[in-house]
Amino acid sequence: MASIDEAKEVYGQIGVDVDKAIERLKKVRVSMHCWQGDDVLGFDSTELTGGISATGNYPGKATNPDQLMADMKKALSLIPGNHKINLHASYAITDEKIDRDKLEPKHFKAWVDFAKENNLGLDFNPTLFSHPKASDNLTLSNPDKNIRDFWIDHCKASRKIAEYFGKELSMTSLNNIWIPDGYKDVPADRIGPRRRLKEALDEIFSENYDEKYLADSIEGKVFGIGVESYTVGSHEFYMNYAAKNNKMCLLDTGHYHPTEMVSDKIPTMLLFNKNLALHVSRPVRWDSDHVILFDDELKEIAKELVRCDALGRVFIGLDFFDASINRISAWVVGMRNMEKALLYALLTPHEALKKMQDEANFTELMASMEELKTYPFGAVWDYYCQVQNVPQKKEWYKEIQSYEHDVLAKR
Ligand code: RNT
Ligand code: ZN
Repeated sequence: MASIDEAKEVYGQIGVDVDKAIERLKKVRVSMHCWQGDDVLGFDSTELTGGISATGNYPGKATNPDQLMADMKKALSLIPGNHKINLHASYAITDEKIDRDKLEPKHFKAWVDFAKENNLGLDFNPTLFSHPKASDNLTLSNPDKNIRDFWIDHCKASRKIAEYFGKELSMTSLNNIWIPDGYKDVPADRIGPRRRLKEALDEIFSENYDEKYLADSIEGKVFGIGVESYTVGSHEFYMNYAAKNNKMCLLDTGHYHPTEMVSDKIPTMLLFNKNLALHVSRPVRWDSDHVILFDDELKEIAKELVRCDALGRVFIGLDFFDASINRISAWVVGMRNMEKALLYALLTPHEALKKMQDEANFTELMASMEELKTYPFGAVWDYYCQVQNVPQKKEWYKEIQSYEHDVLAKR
């Protein structure tokens, strides 16, 4: 078994400095999505709508703020690094009966306290689904001006809340807008809804905030369940909108046709944009939002971020919701895999490989890439977990088992 010293030597021989890689990884914050903890229900609704779905009924899901926070703390104790929590507006913590257009920063104070106590950043998302005014999957593009205005107000309120997070935590907060809008069958008008969405976004973004505190992103998609034929907020729509209005695109890895790869889109976006946001997910045949694995595409995404020197300008968020397994384990597996992929990418001798490509030395390029796959990555990963004071290998799973026995089983 390779020790960390042996691993450092082996990587050193190909010009890779393991300690430097670890130092760089420590600075990356990944946004852990609150919604894996309760199957995207939130605290203000009872049913998930919007063309997305969490399948499975594993026992023990969080049903109130205390449970969700406790579960997150458990997960974070098993994940190396300092991170962020990604919240949705539907997770407001308040005794008031308040609709989403009227939400204010104070309704998220408990989350700010939680973040401060646990050295976390916070990101935010307006919730334009699981609500009576979104029951037909028409929000910002709704032909009814009253409904459109309700959602515009909600998005404006969200930006204010994200700005509050940014100020309170001295860390830029991402406010990401995703809407479910679309039609099940062949539409009679495609440009109309998109025009309404464009105008709604103009209105939402008409308020200026300091970009030190608030970053805005917009997330496109190809289809949803029940809205298979037409999506108002398509990728092209948002890419054009973002380019013209100096906003950030958020690429969700499940939101493209199955053979399109987000890893390939990353360098293109980085060439034309200052920042980029990601929802890292795993689509299995469709936008199924499976837990991310340490697979080829995840590695490729991380490699692009590292070789484009983009770790400082990307917002990495996770977006999956599996209700068929222990939800805390889902977080831990996904977050640890994101960290693994980044570490793996940081341990890759990108300059040497690039040179082979530029010199048309494709034979050596393939040989080198394949040999790299069996380098002692595992030893470095274990070492990273050790210095970050989190369990190594599958040790963390024991903690999940006792938590399930002691806490989840009693819910
Ligand atoms: C849906 C989008 C969106 C949601 C979350 C809950 O397809 O990916 O990001 O998953 O906002
Ligand atoms: Zn997403």
